[in-house]
Amino acid sequence: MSERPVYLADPGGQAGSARVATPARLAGPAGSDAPRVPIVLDVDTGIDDGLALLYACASPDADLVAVTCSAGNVDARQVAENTRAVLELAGRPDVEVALGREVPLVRELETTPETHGPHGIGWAELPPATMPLSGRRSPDLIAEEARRRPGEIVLVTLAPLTNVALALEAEPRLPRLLRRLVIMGGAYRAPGNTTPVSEWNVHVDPDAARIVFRAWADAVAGDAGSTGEAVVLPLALGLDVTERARLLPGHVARLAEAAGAGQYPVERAATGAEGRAVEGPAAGAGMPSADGAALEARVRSADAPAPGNPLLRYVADSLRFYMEFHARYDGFYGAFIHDPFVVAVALDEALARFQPVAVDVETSGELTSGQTIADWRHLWGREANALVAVEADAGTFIDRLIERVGRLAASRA
Ligand SMILES: [Ca+2]
Repeated sequence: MSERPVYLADPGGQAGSARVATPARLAGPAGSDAPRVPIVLDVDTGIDDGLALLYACASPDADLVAVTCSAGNVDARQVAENTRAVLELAGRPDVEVALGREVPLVRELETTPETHGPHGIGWAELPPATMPLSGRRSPDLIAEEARRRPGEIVLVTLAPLTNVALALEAEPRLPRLLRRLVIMGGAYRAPGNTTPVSEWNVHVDPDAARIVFRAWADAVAGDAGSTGEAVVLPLALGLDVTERARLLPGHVARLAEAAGAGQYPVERAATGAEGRAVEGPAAGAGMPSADGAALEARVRSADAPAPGNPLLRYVADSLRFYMEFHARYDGFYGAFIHDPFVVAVALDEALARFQPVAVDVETSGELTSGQTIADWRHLWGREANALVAVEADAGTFIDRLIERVGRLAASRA
């Protein structure tokens, strides 16, 4: 096994595993004339899911085929409501949105109102969704779309893996039918964010996560000795890299500027005594040492005027809740935006570097349930069943997010 991380966009970088197949059309940064990538998003909207939906809608290189909803940050019905409301805000009521099983496979459902607000979208308020829910169930939708367009669909999961585990039950050939599975989930060399070893999405439904990783392990094992096309390994982006994507008040101010909306509450409120905006360095390069509690008080002040642009107001109000949360628990006034980062990587794999590794999920450990275990030293002797992200370019992603979502907001003014 190669110890050398692999840039998927670098054909010379794939030494070490014949299984590291890269779909040709994904192998490179997307230009304006790049083909649009058909993606299905699986979400538990969720503040960062909401921003990920906006990123997908704002991306000229994405063809958003459908969105499937999973319980997680909030219950599945609220997820479906939030998802449709955000899509309507983005001007995409045409996107199919499906509900699936509303609880994890085995565990009781756990939600996280303290992280994402009572309705999952922070302090934001959106008009009730009017677009209909799909008549299809999420796992069926995933299986049917994969069968209908073999080798084309990129499935991006930003939620517990419940729907994908059930889609595998409906269609065991899923690992060979998808162009790629891209997972936001796990913590491979990093500590967890829900237990000391478990990341939220895996924590909520570890049994589903185990089924998914094992399905790809089985598919890879089935490839042994085959001269046919290699199974395309899923990209797994865990906290190791997603926590590098920290959105700070200064970034949101830039987004407002990109949207042509001028001043904006987080920027106005989150200023120091000298009136200087609290601007962090490039995302991932550090964090402002600002007094989070004081900032929080200012940001919550009622006299901060809401921006007139509805999409920008949504982004500001939802993120403000997340920033307050991170100020309390993570020591910086800003927000980890895991989910949009993963969508960005799904659209442009050159934004991250990956290492092929065998991954499995602990489901029964007294202290370690929900842990994603990566066999970096190849002690199990198993073939790699995932490409785990080991580096990622959060700065380029944040710039892209500001430019794209800013442009979308301007178009929705
Ligand atoms: Ca999510």
